[in-house]
Amino acid sequence: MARPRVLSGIQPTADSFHLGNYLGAVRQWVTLQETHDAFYCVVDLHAITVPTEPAALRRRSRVAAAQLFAAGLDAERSTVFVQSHVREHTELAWILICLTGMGEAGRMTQFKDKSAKFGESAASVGLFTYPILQAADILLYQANAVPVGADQKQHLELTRDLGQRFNHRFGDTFTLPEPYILKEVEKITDLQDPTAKMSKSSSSPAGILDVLEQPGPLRKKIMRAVTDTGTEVLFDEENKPGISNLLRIQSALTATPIPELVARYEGQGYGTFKKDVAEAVLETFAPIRERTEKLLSDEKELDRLLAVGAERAATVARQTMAAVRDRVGFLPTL
Ligand code: AQP
Repeated sequence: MARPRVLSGIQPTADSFHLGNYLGAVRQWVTLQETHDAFYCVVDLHAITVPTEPAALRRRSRVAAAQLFAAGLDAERSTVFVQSHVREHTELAWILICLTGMGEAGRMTQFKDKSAKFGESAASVGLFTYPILQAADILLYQANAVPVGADQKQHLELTRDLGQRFNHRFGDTFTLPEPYILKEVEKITDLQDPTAKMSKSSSSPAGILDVLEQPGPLRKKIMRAVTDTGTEVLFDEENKPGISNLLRIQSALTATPIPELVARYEGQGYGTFKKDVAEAVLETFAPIRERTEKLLSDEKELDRLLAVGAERAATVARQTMAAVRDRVGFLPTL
């Protein structure tokens, strides 16, 4: 029997992924390649929804791909590719844009958050239509599941709505995907503002833990993470958001249930606990950083792996688009 299919993407919007990207998404991608037909893409078309330097985009796209392989994706078992290499993404996005209501698109909260930085009228139309391109990314591959963090829930609902609308209007074409979100790691928060999500674009340098960062700064940031005036290591999201975030991180990285951690650090204060969190983070990041550096030292090979991924992805995408074009009523090209 065919394996269920999984698809997800990550933006090349920084010179490194952060701990939230890793725990909320990439780690699950690695696990799911064992049981699913896995498609993972570096979504460079999404990255240009905000102003981007060409040289930086090129560099960050390779760094993103290298990190995915370094984190454990295997080019044989997973189809790893760059979104812009498969032209069908933009083609399907246009068709879905024509099925989306203005009000519906306007309700996407991520646009409101991200455009707040430029002012809504200065934000690009691309940023506004971003969730529809994301719907195209997913529907194109007939994905059954989409492993993401909590911030993507609303976009997945839109994806399902658009898939369903197309199926209803033009005939059954798309698989409707389910979100795959692990509650324990769905939102890793900023170390300096522990109620906000850790984010490439909006966290301050002190609030974000980058996978490719050196051990010294990483350790310092964790030791300086905002906590509270208490001394007890307890999981209490409302009153102790900083400590709760660190507990979530420590639990996920060491596969130890939170109650066990709370019992372990009883009476020990925050210092000892933070030191251990730092060790767990460093131990996880060091091998990924080393493998990433190695992969980046051979760009030709990295580009070759991505070309193989793009060809495999395009085979599926072309098949879906052939059906879509016909159902919409576009004439065949002879
Ligand atoms: N803090 C987080 N906790 C858990 N999961 C997270 N993800 C992002 N931040 C957290 C998940 O990582 C995947 C890839 O994210 P993305 O690069 O596509 O963009 P994003 O969600 O918008 O993340 P950032 O860091 O905030 O990037 P920028 O600043 O470029 O927009 C997604 O599955 C996401 O849920």
